[in-house]
Amino acid sequence: MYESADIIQYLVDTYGTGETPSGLGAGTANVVKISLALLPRFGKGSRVISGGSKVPSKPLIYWGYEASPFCRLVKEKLNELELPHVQKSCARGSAKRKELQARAGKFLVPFIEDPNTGVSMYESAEIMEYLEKTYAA
Ligand SMILES: N[C@@H](CCC(=O)N[C@@H](CS)C(=O)NCC(=O)O)C(=O)O
Repeated sequence: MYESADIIQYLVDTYGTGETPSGLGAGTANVVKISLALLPRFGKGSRVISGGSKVPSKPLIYWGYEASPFCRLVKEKLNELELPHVQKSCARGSAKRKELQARAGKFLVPFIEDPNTGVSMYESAEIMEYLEKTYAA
């Protein structure tokens, strides 16, 4: 389906309580607020990298959540490189935080796992450098 409002409604009906949490609706006010918050990024993540990218055979695994600025940086890079990835969303309160802690020793996001190279790492700046070095054509 298209339309952010319809998608959100579908998700909360199918997987949530049926009630959209306040602040998550796709109304004009939220769209304006998010657009304003993105202004200082000057469109980062909204255009593919010039020169293209190599396509990994397996999707990367990205741990993070949308409200983290460090995660946002990595998401922009994943988008610019058009890298297929599975998102393990782990916002505050998520049980998946314990899963990451057990797997990698501590909870800190962004965290990336690349099954194509065996690399897994924390730290947004290092992740971005790794993605660029490994997948920019
Ligand atoms: N230096 C790290 C900082 C990452 C960081 O502070 N992440 C926060 C989220 S914004 C975090 O995971 N905090 C632990 C928590 O939320 O419990 C990076 O650049 O990736």
